[in-house]
Amino acid sequence: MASISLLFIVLNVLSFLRFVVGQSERKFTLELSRGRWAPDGVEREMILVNGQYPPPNLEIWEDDDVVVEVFNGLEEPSSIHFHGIEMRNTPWSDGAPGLSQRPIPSGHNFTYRWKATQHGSYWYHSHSGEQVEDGLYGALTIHPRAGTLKPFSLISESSAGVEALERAEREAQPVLMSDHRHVTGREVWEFTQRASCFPPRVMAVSYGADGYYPAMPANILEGCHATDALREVIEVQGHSDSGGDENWVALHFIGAFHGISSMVSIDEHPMWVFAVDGGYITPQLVHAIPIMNGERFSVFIKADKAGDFAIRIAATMDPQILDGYATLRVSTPGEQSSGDSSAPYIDAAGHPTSGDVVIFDPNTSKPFPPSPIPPVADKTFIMYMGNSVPAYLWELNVEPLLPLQLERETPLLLEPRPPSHHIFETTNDTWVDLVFITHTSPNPPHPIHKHGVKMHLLGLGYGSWTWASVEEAARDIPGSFNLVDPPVKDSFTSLKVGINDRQHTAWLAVRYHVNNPGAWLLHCHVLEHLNGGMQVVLLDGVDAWPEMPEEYRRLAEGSG
Ligand SMILES: *[C@@H]1O[C@H](CO)[C@@H](O)[C@H](O)[C@H]1NC(C)=O
Ligand SMILES: *[C@@H]1O[C@H](CO)[C@@H](O)[C@H](O)[C@H]1NC(C)=O
Ligand SMILES: *[C@@H]1O[C@H](CO)[C@@H](O)[C@H](O)[C@H]1NC(C)=O
Ligand SMILES: [Cu+2]
Repeated sequence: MASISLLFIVLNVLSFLRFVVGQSERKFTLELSRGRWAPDGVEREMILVNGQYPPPNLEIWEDDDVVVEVFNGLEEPSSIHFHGIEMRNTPWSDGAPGLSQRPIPSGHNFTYRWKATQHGSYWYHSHSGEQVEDGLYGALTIHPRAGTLKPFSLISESSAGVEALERAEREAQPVLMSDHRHVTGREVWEFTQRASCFPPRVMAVSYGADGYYPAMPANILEGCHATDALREVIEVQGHSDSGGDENWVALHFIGAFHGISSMVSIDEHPMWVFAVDGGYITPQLVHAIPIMNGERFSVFIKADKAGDFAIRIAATMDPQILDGYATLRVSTPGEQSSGDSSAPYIDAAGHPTSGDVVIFDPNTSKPFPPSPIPPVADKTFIMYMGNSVPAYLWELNVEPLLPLQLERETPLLLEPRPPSHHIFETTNDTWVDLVFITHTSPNPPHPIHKHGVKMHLLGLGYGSWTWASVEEAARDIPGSFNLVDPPVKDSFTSLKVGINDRQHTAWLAVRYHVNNPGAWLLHCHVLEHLNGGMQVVLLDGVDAWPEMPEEYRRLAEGSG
């Protein structure tokens, strides 16, 4: 551990020097290729970055100028999106084909340049085809600049405790969680289109439907057996110097899932959730966290006893019971890890093992410091979302917008097109409400992710949305809204609607401030839904777009 402490001291000196000099450039190179890899002991074709899986963690300091050079050694086009990063004044580096750039052709490179104007836990991933499913995603951590206001004194009252929390945050380890199948993303997409939907038995369990479309290939949904996974071990050191009571460790859980939603917990270790999607919150002490596609949860745990403890990830959606494990290994000087089996808070389906288990409540997470919103928005867009026909197609508004359709065209940032079902325009420094109405059933929950800026969750509920604005709705059903201190995140999830539920419709309302001009994607983060067309475009602050630098303009025009 001595060498790690030393490393952090060196890095702190560097950040001090940077402060003196004014700024620092942090450069990464990502070389994409395909190769054979066996993350769970079963070899398959995957995408490798710099010859490895998982791709490297990008570690960045707030205020850094970040340069990411991507070499596309794949046989198909690619792109890299930095999930949750604002891309303030550099919307051309957002990595969204058809909006911010053309896809990077096979054999070509693209250099993303952006400034780290935020801090916290983020990630990066391909925004092309099924590449996320093939392994093209990695962790991205931005360390906060000195003097940042943090909620740590709400966790520990002593100054030694707060110092220990600060140290734990500096040394936080990203925990990248993904769902991994033994077939490639391309194969999955091909049989999804052929099969139309899940087999009747699965639909019966999930939605109470009896009888549905033809079945998928038998080996996809049935007859599965556990792989003898190579268990990841996350080793942490208990610091016995502070008397055992302030031995804090921080982890950044990253929901890099392409398909599943999850419940995550660590045996015998309550977690203080101190940040969601990179932003601090008023800490919540919980035993398990529901984590959707694309979400990040930063937690502190107390490493106060030596041993091996299971980190459990249970899939909380259809159609199979899937679960995964890693090991948290806590060692303290002089004490050996016992290696004993630990006591779980959740079962294989993600359900609590007792009535005392506290689950993180996403409805009530409060940004720290508070992030007030105006009582009324300047503009409201209402979007009708759901499943389409055939069943592999999805719409975020009225009809599907396929990524393949979008990325064929000139990037919208270079050549905006007029408003439509799929293109929404806003002016800078206005507040916008988005209301998502789930109007087909059944519907799984959809984690709706916005590029550019984060959103505030005003409310969600079952039943019909019959109002023209949140203001009107809040007059009728005030209890359904939080206009005072709503959660702030870069994605929010709609409610699941089942066929036999009395309510066949549901709604979700969010508000955001247009203060980051650019062309931003808004989409469901379930990969099959996105690729089935579940996305729209927000041309935010079209009146105030920054001028695209020559280098990016040439590429966007297709003349680079
Ligand atoms: C693009 O990639 C090639 C091949 O690795 C490299 O030689 C070239 O310098 C790169 N071009 C730029 C502009 O970075
Ligand atoms: C969040 O609010 C919605 C709507 O009231 C509700 O259906 C859901 O169960 C709530 N979630 C939690 C974890 O309480
Ligand atoms: C856009 O609005 C934000 C928020 O009010 C403001 O800070 C920014 O300067 C505006 N941008 C331009 C280019 O006017
Ligand atoms: Cu979805």
